[in-house]
Amino acid sequence: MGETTVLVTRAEGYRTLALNRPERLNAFTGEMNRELMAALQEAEADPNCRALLLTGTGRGFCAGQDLEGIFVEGETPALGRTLETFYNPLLRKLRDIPMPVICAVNGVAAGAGANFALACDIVLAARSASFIQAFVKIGLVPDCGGTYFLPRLAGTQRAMALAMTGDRLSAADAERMGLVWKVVDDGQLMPEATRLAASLAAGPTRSLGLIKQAIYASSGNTLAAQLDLERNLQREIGKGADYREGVSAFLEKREPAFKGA
Ligand code: T3D
Repeated sequence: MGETTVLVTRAEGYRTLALNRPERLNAFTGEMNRELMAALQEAEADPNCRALLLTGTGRGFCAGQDLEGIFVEGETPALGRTLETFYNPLLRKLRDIPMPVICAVNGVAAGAGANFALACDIVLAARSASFIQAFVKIGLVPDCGGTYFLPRLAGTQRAMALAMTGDRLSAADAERMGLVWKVVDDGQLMPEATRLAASLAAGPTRSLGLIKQAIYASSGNTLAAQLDLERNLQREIGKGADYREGVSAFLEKREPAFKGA
């Protein structure tokens, strides 16, 4: 049996999911899509897993859809079905999973790979990493949420230019445009990303899940609707043990020991 296309490493409170086809810059296959979905579902079902870290093995993060052998003689490509069956459920899961998902972009992120990175909650990038909306280069339109994330993160003008040119964006420029949280030296990427994952995993997990829900809901909400949402979320989270623990720890001048409850 061949090596798995997604390597899952368990640490205290979090899991690292590493896309693992380094000889193809971790280009997505159906198998990789299925393994990534299974890894996300298993993480979500494990109460001890309170954060996720997504990265790639080798010199690339992910080169998007594997383009080898995608055309079958006599058949019309059914890309709508591919998106509906594989990519869109994965994107929804990344956004809806009620725990922080950090992305450590270790190298080139192209096509679907770039947009998977943008779908994550906090994105760190190695200084040598880059982002390419490669779709136009092969006569497609951006998918995997690219036309949703780019204008929201970087503005319409930059989104349009990135999507229409397919130009390579350096990690430094991606940081400047607000596509990533932080660029770090290559050797510091995984130490920094695992520190962040461990720290978030020790946080008030339900709060973090609801923060994610509220921030992502905001771009489609009016202020009035968002204030209502915040009221509803605060009403629920205020009943939880971590709120009591957070306030007690503050008053007792000690570090809180959150249970994620
Ligand atoms: O089709 C559908 O189902 C719809 C969904 C579409 C979603 C998408 O993601 S569409 C976009 C697909 N991705 C691309 O168009 C990117 C293609 N790759 C590149 O443009 C370049 O590889 C990069 C700019 C990403 C990196 O360039 P470079 O020079 O650093 O590396 P390289 O030499 O091109 O790649 C290294 C190897 O990986 C190479 O194989 P080889 O020659 O050593 O045997 C290359 O062919 C392979 N590789 C890279 N990307 C892909 C790939 N093989 C298959 N599919 C790829 N996407």
